[in-house]
Amino acid sequence: AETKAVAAAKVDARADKNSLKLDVNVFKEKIVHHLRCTIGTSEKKASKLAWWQALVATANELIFDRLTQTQYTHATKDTRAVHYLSAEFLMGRLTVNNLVSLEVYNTAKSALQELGIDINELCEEETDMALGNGGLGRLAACFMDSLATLAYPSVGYGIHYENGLFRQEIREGRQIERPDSWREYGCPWEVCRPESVQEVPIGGFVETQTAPDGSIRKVWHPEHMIKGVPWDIPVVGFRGASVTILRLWESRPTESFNWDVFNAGGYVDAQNEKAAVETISKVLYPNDSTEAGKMLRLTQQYFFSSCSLRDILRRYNRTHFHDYGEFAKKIAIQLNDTHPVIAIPELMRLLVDEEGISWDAAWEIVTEVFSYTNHTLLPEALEKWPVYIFEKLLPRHLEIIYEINYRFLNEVVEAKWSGDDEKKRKLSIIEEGPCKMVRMANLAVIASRKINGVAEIHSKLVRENLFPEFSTLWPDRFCNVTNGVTPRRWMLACNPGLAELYNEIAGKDWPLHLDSCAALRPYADDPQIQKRFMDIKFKNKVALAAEIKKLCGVEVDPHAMFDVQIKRLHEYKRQHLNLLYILHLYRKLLADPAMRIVPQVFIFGAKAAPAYTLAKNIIYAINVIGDKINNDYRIRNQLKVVFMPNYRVSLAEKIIPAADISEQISTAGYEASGTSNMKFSMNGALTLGTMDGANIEIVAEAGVENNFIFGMSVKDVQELKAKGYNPWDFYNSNQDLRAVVDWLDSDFFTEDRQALASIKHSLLEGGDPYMVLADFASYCAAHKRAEEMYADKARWAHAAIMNSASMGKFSSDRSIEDYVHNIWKLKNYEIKDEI
Ligand code: F55
Repeated sequence: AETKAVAAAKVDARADKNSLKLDVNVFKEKIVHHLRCTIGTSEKKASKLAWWQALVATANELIFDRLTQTQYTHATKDTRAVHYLSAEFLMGRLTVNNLVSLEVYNTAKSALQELGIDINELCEEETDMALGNGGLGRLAACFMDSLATLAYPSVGYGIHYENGLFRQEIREGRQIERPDSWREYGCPWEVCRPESVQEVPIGGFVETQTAPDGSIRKVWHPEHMIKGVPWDIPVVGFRGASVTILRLWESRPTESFNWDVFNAGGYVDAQNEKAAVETISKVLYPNDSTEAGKMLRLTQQYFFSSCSLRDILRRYNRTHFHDYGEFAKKIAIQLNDTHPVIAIPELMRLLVDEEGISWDAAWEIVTEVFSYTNHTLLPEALEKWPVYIFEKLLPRHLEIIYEINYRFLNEVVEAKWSGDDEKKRKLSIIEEGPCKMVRMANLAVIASRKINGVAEIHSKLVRENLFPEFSTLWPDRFCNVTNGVTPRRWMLACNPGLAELYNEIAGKDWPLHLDSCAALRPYADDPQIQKRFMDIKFKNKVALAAEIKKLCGVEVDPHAMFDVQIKRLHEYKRQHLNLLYILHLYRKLLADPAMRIVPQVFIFGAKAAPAYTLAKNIIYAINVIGDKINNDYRIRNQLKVVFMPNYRVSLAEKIIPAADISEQISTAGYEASGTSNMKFSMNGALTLGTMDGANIEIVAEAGVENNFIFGMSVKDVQELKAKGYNPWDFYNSNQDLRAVVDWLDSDFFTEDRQALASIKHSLLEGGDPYMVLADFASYCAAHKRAEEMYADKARWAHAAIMNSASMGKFSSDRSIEDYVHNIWKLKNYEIKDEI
């Protein structure tokens, strides 16, 4: 029972919270209070960073209160929850989003203004949480936002990397990687939770014990224990619907770590071993497609998967006391790609070896609980681990994988394709060969209740090309969930001008019901709305032009068409196709100096995996070619090319609202979905793209006539491949193409001729694996259509509005509802403001 004093204190606290939300003076007092009492400085000498920290501390008062209410509701109702396991969460900055979601952004802005401080400047103090490579990591972040907004019981689990994706510097046109220390001076959003520390065993050997009755028991004698320390990042749902948790695990040596070595006088050796354990969560692997196959990476995957499962079991057993009868009713686990798939044998091991459950009962639980999302068809990205690495790190897991595989091949495959060894060889979790490998995707499919791709076409290819036999075996397991992005970050917070327009036309709830933005469509030809819409775009372009000047030192005209390609650098994404077109334009301008074209600014942003030489050469080529073009007086500023360094979430938030053209030009069949394509359309850019990934669904919503589709379809690509693709055919038969490809192998742009020539080489002798040359002519034609439309201001405004107003489907709220209804089967709960 609550004492009177406690009840009164609660009432006071509630009044306090409410005034903090609404009253500028109260907010001001709070910030100053935190500046003094939390940060330990004063208004007179506080740095911008200190002011930002005080602002976050103020927001946290509201956030933790809401978090407590959310957790109370979920605990008292014993809710079913989803656990989203992902090696990456690309959260970016949190300040603006959290203030907007708490509905205190304007209060905070005014309060700071009265203190003589610009809120935008403070928000620039925050370092991005760059704990991901690209689309996969950002998708996980958007999903957390939607889960909190829709108030579904959920936890995100990942790794607390000390260093996120490298910071990119450009020196003399080349990419240099620098460490990213996002929490060098502490991250005020995160909370350490010592009460939930886990210990994870690793290494060693397995002993087979035979009991007197002849039964055998496997006992794992691990070599080391690793401590997992959880750091919680609260994720605030829109208008405080709920606050969920992103829990990130940091590795530390255990207390008992090498006590013996230490006591024996091996102080230095003990420090070395300590460093080795801390290495596990030190750095994010910067590869977004090829699998590194490194021991440390498997260790990372196992470490966070095991910590997360132990955390899930601990919470479950708090109310279920080791009775696993309800486990699959209460728990859903989503595997974000194969990175956490080691969780499958780990849960088997925890249930069978540690909880004493029979194999069959454990397998039933496991196959009810897990689902797997595939994000790529690229063969080099499908994770395979050498068996010898498993033997070393996870000997007991290897045995369990063998057992799963044995039963699958001899019961399931044998029943369907009796005696067909070829089928068994193909479907086996173990790949035979000189170096035996564990195929993580096969393990994922065999153990999962549902397997999904991330766009319609991708899911079809997952079924038909990647797992044809599995989908014959279990057709009902395969499904599609088209990706989405959160409109709170990617419209409301990053494009306030556009948000205001939608507030007026669609009402203030459009960030929760993005379909309602369709209310703008009837105005697509209204001259006043067109002007309003394009004025917003122009203002955003002016702001981006200033940023370009600051970061690249290049002056660009905001009236020019802003043509943007921002994404990881990869051959399949074909930044070099874009570059060939730029060379083509430049060449035409040089040939006819009197020629007038639609002024264009080509804007790139991309990080290359540090060991991906060709990708780095393409970055170099963009920079040196851009430099030449930008300084060539003969073309009279009609063409500019800029490479914006250190592309990341916070930079995307500045670029996307200012884009006219969104380049989505992957070879058809290679981009699983794409998600920036959605963000661009929402913000009124027109897609110049192939019929690949989510582009297909985007133009179906916005109208093909309002976008510029070009190139081979998936079917065309397959047919050309089957008949035998020869890039020389295109090179020899297209004069313009030949000229620009040859231009790369010249001294025109740089002394480092080899770097540029390597691009030509890959397109000819290299066989042009992504069929750049085959799509070149069609790409040029699409650009021409875009330039023509841009000259017709009314036609362009119509298309821009139709794009922005038609993106309802691509809210990540819709994606989450699809997961909920088809896979997770969750209920959501209203979080009352009561505890
Ligand atoms: C990261 C690490 C490894 Cl080992 C492999 C891949 C990645 C990675 O970042 N992949 C990635 O971002 N994939 C992208 O996922 C998006 C979300 O589903 C898709 O939209 C996009 O098409 C896909 O390339």
